[in-house]
Amino acid sequence: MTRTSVIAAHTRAGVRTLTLNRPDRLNAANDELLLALTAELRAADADSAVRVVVITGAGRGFCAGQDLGDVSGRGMTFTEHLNATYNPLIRTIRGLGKPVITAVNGVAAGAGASLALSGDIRLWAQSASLIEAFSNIALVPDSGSTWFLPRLVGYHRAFEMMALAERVRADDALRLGLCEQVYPDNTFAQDVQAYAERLAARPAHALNLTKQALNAAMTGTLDQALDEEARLQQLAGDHWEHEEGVSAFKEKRPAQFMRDVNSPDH
Ligand code: T3D
Repeated sequence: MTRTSVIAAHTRAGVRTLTLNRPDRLNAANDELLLALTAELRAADADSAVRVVVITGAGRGFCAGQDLGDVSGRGMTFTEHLNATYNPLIRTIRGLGKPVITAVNGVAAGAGASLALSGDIRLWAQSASLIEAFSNIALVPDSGSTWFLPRLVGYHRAFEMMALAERVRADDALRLGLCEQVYPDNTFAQDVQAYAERLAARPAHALNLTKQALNAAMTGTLDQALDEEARLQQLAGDHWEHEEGVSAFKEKRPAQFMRDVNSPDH
């Protein structure tokens, strides 16, 4: 376990869990937290023992967005601040070569809502909720909310959520496609770890390429997607994971995609 003052981190069974650790502020984000989280994510990306990253929150909140006690006198414009903190964080998550699970244990508000939406997989506790809280303080949704939300719920519902800043609870979030699973509060951490380990057993190289393909397709044309699929499929097909998957199928056994990271063909 490593611990800065604002992020607690541990690795178990290939799953790196990064816990936002300002529970008395519902894990509201100050600069230290944003920069530390981004650095932890980059380190996890470079660590071949890590196959899946989980971002979650300590205490009863996931992340209450920008720490509103930390905005005055910071010597930066809003634009400079977003470009220095939130935007590199969201880009790092979306560009990470490994699946990122946002494990939303409690309220996610403002940029915390954007963070909750930014994962490749979004798992929620039953008592979790999401608030596009920006308009409560007369700000514009940022940290990717304007990109993620309309793609999930359409323009009109996204606008309504942003304009009224009403709380979306877990059952509605599941129905709206804001999360993939909802788990009971009292087993949430174990359920997240079990899900993450299931993901960690999948072919890591193929999932990395899949993430790249989907990210490119989200902003491209069908023609571009077909070209990108053809390019990435060659990289997947040339990799040992593909050989292992096909051999396992023929031999009627489960594929073994988790190899010793020190093996020469890893
Ligand atoms: O570059 C830039 O700065 C622009 C970027 C902007 C990005 C943004 O995220 S803007 C949006 C900022 N976030 C918010 O406006 C949300 C503010 N918080 C709330 O609306 C509510 O706290 C919640 C709906 C999230 C939760 O409500 P509730 O009733 O469950 O909890 P609470 O009592 O309001 O909060 C508990 C404590 O956390 C409380 O402290 P206290 O009174 O016990 O000492 C509260 O002040 C603190 N807290 C909650 N959110 C924040 C916060 N402290 C600082 N900043 C916060 N964002």
